[in-house]
Amino acid sequence: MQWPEPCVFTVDLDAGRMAGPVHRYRKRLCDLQGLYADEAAFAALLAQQGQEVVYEVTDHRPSGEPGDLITGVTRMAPGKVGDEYFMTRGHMHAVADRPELYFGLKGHGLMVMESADGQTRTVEMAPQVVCYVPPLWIHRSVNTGTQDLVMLFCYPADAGQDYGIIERSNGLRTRIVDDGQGGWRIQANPGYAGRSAAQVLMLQGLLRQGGEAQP
Ligand code: S6P
Ligand code: ZN
Repeated sequence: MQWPEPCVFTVDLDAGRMAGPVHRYRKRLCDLQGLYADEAAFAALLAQQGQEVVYEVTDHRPSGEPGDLITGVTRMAPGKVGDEYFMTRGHMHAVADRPELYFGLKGHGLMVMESADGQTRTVEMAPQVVCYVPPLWIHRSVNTGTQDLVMLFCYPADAGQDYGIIERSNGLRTRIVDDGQGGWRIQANPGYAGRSAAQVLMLQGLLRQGGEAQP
């Protein structure tokens, strides 16, 4: 394996992006159908502001090799759909035992995490706060502030993302909503279906596809 050369990159804090020749994608409101609980509020906002960028990711991907690292920046606009704050889709890494590190650069928000067996953790993110997302934890960023939330992230290059894990459980166990006083509160998701014991073991790598436990 010919490993890449060392490199440096800078973060444009105002723009909330990594500068230079980076990979970039944006998620607009119209790309986020089905994410928010209040479907009527989503449809109304979609009609007015469907092209609004909810979040944008810029990252540096030296290679996809195990042992390499992807580093990037997520910028999320402030906003709500109904009373639910803007958030990312959320995922577990497709190679489930890959962790991730987040570092707050600007704004205020939350990292909502959920383990395969449905435990939840909610961590407040702000400038200079570091959040370690362990292997096997679903993670989703939420902007609870009034300005852009900008965070640096770094994770193993072979991790990939599994978005279906949240769809299959009808969302995460918790949602983050406005508490009516300018703050936030955690609300239970009544449609949450969770994951079976067999699915949890499978994610943990302890069960093969056919249901047979590994020696
Ligand atoms: C990737 C890492 C981030 C997110 C980004 C958008 O593992 O966690 O780059 O991809 O914050 O979130 P999502 O859930 O839409 O991929
Ligand atoms: Zn991730």
